Amino acid sequence: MAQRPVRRSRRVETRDPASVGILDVAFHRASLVTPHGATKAERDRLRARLKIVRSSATVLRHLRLEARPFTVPPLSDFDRALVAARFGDGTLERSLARLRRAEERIRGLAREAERSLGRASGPDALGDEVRAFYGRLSSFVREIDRDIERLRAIDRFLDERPHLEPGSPTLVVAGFPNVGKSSLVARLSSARPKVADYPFTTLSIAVGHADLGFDRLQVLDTPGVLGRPGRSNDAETEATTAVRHGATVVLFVIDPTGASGYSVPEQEALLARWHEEFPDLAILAVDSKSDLVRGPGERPRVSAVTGEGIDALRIRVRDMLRPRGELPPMEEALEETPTADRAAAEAPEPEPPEEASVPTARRSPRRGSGTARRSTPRTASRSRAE
Ligand SMILES: Nc1nc2c(ncn2[C@@H]2O[C@H](COP(=O)(O)OP(=O)(O)OP(=O)(O)O)[C@@H](O)[C@H]2O)c(=O)[nH]1
Ligand SMILES: [Mg+2]
Repeated sequence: MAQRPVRRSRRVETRDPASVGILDVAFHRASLVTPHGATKAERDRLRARLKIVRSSATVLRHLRLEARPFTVPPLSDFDRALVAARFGDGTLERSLARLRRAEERIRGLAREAERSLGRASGPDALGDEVRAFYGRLSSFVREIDRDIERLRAIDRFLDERPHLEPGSPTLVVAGFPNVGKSSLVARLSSARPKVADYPFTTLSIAVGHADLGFDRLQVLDTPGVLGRPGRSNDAETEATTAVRHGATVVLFVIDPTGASGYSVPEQEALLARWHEEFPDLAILAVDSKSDLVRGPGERPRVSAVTGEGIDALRIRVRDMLRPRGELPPMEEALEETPTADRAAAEAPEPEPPEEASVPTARRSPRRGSGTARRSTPRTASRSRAE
């Protein structure tokens, strides 16, 4: 997973409204100007000009920093979909547009103030011009306070979500809560999500990787979905967004045992709805917790506890990905590249997945670059600028 650009740690973060922090820094920097000139009058004029130039340049730089996470590089379609689902359609774009407009207005304001300085004479008049400029600059920045706060909230939200490499196939593991999705993700991939016997253990998407003998398969764990149209909580919305916008193949996990607390018909109703809503989506439905069930089932069966059905599941997933073109038959790939996962799946009585948080990763600073797991949340590296 790719790490976040470090440049962003210089952003101003305070408990006050965003504008207060940014303006504090700008005015402080402007107060440090040291004008040179033969006469006091020359120095006074230059000081006033430098204050305008430096304060506006500092504000503009900080506004660019606020927008940068979404523009350099541009957000992936999947990240955009996640943001739209959580914050509302067009929210991000509107806030970015307001920031851009504010930048233009500030540039114009600074040009105008410099012109006015040319007409002012004497230290008092120069001081008045600078104060008037500071007042207008402050109000321009205060006007976009809410947009800056929103961009920061969106940035924090995305920072806690995994980055999906757009070019790599993605298996999205989805279904009702408590049906064994995270346990399967742990079986299938490098992820070690939290597993527990209650619904909504998983509250946001997380990614692991699996080696199926071709380019890495991204395996996405998702929160459970209860399938109540119009009444989804944030976690459910996020899962549905991942299904809709992130999946190459969806692994729909059905718990036939009743242990999850949800009936098979209600789980199947959600599956049927997704088939209807997303007719082009490849969905593979499996029955989980096969170690608790006797007799034949309607769907392929898997157990994250014993490993039953896991190899067969890998083969099916791989076959569903084969239309992508470059994949050799699964059996060959497994012969060529026996993985640690496979060895674990064949072990007689493996340990259940650890109760550790799912590794998360950050959006790539450069699309298509290599990936590396993020070791610390980016928010931890934020510091007050200057
Ligand atoms: N016997 C048995 N129990 C399982 C199996 N897979 C999961 N479980 C148990 O089912 C419960 C839920 O497992 P999770 O993997 O957390 O389920 P989930 O679908 O991710 O749950 P949410 O994140 O809450 O939606 C846990 O108590 C697991 O130990 C299995 O194959 N066999
Ligand atoms: Mg889970």
